[in-house]
Amino acid sequence: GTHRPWWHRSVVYQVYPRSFADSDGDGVGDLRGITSRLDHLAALGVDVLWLSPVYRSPQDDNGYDISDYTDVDPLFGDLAAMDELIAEAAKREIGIVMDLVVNHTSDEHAWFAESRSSRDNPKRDWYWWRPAREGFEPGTPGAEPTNWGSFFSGSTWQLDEATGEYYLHLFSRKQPDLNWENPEVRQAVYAMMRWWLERGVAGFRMDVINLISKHVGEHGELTDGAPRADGWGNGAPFYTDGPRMHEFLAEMHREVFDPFPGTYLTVGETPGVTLEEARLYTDPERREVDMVFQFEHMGLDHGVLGKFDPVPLHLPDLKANLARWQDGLATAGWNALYWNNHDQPRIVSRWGDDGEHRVASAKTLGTILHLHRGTPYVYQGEELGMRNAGFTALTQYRDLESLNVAGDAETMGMSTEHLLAGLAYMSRDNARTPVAWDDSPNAGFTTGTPWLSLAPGWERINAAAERANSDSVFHHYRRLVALRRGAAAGQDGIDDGVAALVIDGAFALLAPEHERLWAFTRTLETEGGPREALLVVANLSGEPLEVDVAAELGDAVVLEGASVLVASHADAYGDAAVPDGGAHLALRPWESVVYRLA
Ligand code: TEU
Repeated sequence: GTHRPWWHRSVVYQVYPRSFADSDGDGVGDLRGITSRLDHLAALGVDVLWLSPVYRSPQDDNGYDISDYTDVDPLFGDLAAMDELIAEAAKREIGIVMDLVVNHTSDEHAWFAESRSSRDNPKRDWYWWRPAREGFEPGTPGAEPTNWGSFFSGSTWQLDEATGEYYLHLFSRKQPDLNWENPEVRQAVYAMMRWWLERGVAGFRMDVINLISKHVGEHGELTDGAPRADGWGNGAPFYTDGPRMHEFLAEMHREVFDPFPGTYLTVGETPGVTLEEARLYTDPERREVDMVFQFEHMGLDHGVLGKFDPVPLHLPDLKANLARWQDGLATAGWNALYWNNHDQPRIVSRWGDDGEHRVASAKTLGTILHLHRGTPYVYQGEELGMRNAGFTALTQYRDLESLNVAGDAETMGMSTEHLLAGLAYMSRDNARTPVAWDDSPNAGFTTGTPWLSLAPGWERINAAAERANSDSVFHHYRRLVALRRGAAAGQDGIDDGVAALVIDGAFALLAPEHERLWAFTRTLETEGGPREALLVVANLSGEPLEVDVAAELGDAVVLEGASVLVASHADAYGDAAVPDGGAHLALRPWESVVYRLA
C-alpha cells in the first residue's frame, strides 16, 4: 500500500533486563542500567527496544511469571524508572515494546489467589480447573486430567490440595494458564494493555500468544496427546493455534489499539505456528498482529530426544525454510527475522564458528538475516559476536528448563555426558550470560556478583573493544541497520534506493542445494525505470569456496559493474570487488558480500 507502517524499516533490539546492565550492584541488571546504556543502542541505529518482562514477579521463570502487570519488580526498579526509560529512549527516537505474557500469570497473582481460594469463587473460571481423571484418586499417578507434558518437564497439571482439583500450566507449576474462554479475563488483559499504551509504550511482543485458545470439547473436554520421549503426552495439537485464536486477536486489536491514534508494533511469539496460520495472523487486512516469530528454523538441529539432543544443521534445509517463509509472506503478512533471543543459544556458537572465524561468521550470519525481507531482531550481545556460556557443570546453570531437564535425563536414556553436551549447546542460559561492556571486573556489567557467570572471552569480546574497532561485528551490524534505515543513516554508499530494495525487494534463493553457499537476490522492478537488484553471496563454511557465477547462480546474475554494499572482510570493498569481469568469485572462510548489481 502507499502507507508503509514505520516498522517495515525498523530493526528491533531485545533487552533481557536481568543480564543487560546493573546500576545498583546487586548482580542483576535493572531499568536504570538500561537507561544508562541507551547510547549503545543509538550508536547501533536501532529504533525499537523490546524489553523482556520487568513486571512484579516471583522470578520463577525470570519474569515470565507475572504477579502484577501494572507494577515493576523491585529487582528492576520502579514505575518512575520505567517512565524515565521510556522518556530517555524517546529522545533517541527509540520506542519501547513491552513483553506481554498473558497465556499465564504467576501463581502469586491476585487473580490466581482468588481463583484457587474455593470452587465457587467468582474468579474460579479465570484459570483451567479440572477434576482428577475418572476412576482415579486425586494425586495418584495417572489421575492428571490429561497426559500432557509441560514445556518445563513433568505434567501440565498441578493438584491443588485445598479444593481437590487440578490447574493447567503449560509452563512451570508457578505459571497457571489463564482461561481466555472467559470474557472477563480478556477484558482485564485489554485494560492492562491500554494502561501501558497510555504510559507511552510503542507496542507489545506477545509471549506464546498462539497458545491462548485451547481446543475444548462441547463439555469442556481436553484430549490426551501422543507419547513423547519423557513419557508424557504431546498436548501441542490441542493448545496450538486453537479454534478461537483469530477471534481473540481481532478482538484485542479492536479493544486495545483502535482507541489509540498512531500505529504500534505487535509481534506474536508463536511456537509451532504453520505458514498458513502465520499468513492469517499477519495479514494487515485482518487486523490481528503485525508479525509473528516462527520456530521452524530453530528446530532444524533438534534430535529425536528434542532440543537437548542436537544434530548437525544441514544448510540446504535452513535456506529452504527461510525461503519458504519469504515466499509465503511475500504478498500478505510480514516476517519477523531472528537468529537469537533469550531462549536460544548464541548463533555464532550454534551455526557459525565461535573460534578461529568468530568475527567473520558472526558478520556473515548477520548479513544473511538482515538481507531477508521482514523486520530483523537483534538480541543483546549478538551485535558483539558474543558466544555461548561454555558451562561444563550442572551447578553453573540457573534456568529452570535446564535444571528440570536434568531430572528427566535418565528416563530419556541420556547419559550425564550427553546431557551436559546438550545443555552446553542448547541451554537458554547461553543467551543469558551478562552483556560484556568492557574489560573491567565483571565486564562492567555489575560491581557486585553477577547472577549468572560471564561467558569466557569477555576480556576481548566486549562492547568497548567492538566499538573501538571499525572492522568489528558491531560496526558490521551498524551498517546492516543503516542499509534498511536508508539515507537518513548518512553512511557511504547507502541511500533510499538501497533501503527500498532491502525492505521490499522480491526475494529469490539461488543454488538451493549447495551445502556451503548461501546466495540470493532481492529485486525491484521500478515503473518505467531500470530493474534494481541486490545479490547476497555467503560462504557458510571454514573452507575457501569457489563460485562459478553463471553455473551456480544462473545467467541472470551479472556481476560486472556491481558495487559492494556490505562485506564481512574490509578488503572486499573497492576495486577488488568484482575480479575477472565477475565470472568467478573466490570466497574466503565465512566470507560474505552484498552487491548492488549494475
Ligand atoms: O517461550 C515460549 C517458547 O515456546 C520457548 O521458546 C520456550 O522457552 C522453549 O520452547 C522451551 O524449550 C516464552 C518465553 O520466551 C520464555 O522465556 C518463557 O519461559 C515461556 O514463554 C513461558 O512464558
